[in-house]
Amino acid sequence: MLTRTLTKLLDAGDSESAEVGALDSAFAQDMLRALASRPRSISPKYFYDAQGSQLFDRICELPEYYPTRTELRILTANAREIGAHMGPRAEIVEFGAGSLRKIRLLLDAMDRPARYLPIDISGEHLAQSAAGLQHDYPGLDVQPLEADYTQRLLLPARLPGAGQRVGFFPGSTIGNFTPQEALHFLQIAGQVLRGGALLLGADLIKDPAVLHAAYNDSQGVTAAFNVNLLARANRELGTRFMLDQFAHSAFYNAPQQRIEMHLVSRRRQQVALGAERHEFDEGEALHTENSYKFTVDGLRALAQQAGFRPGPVWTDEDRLFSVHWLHAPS
Ligand code: AVI
Repeated sequence: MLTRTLTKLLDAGDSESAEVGALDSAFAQDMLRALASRPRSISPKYFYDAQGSQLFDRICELPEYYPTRTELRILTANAREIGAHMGPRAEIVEFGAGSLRKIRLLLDAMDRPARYLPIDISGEHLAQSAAGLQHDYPGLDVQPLEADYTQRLLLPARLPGAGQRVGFFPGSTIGNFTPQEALHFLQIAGQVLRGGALLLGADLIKDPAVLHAAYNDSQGVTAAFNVNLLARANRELGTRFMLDQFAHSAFYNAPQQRIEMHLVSRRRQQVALGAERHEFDEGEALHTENSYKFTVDGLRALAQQAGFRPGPVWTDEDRLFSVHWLHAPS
């Protein structure tokens, strides 16, 4: 049943004709490293090719996946207050190509926003969302920046007469970093937002059954999103992973306060990447994602460690998700 659902959702990418892609790409190098290491693990950033991004958009609409709609609800309910914190003529720096719905909500609540600077590693996705926004907000200075926001960033100087610079990092993407990476990201954000603030979305610790359902949806979309990593490797690297021979596994690791996603080999099998052959034993897994969950206080403490001064926090009435206003170092 699951296999049939996956087949419908994925371009299998495992055809005999798959061409061996560039083995010097970052994806190839990281896949080689992942296959050679024990336990095997690879960064979740490789989920987001065109197919993976489409599947993620579908995840955001799933009944079980509460974060997107809950964060939107929190932003909608508190837009005025958030707009007041931003102040007049603010510049927004969004980390990630941006969900147009969320940024529009903020822009509509702001007093004459001066500039919108979305930063993303994928120039194509970025250009598309920036162009859409520029069309609808002709008076706004929209300046997309193709860059890796987990590395040191150089942003254009503030516009003359602009207000404070406010970072926007929604969706609890911070949860996909390791704790050290999250701290490092916040330190970088603190530098580029000096004297301004960061508006940050963070998913909260809750009943493990709710978390489990959010990452094991009944339509199999999250499973397809997970398996697409292998389909992408087949398409781009010619690996010929047998997609139906890997099972989606997602569970809440309570001591680590994170959802873990893995792809578990259903049988003993071999995978080829370039000249190398790698064996998967039955039950052996490739760890594909961590999604950390936070307490409100834990998130504030982490931000403080990076030099931010925690401000107001907005949550929904079930305390599923949180949105934090964090004052950047001056
Ligand atoms: C993008 N990120 C915050 C999502 C999450 O919940 O960790 C990615 C995701 N993985 C499975 N479902 C959604």
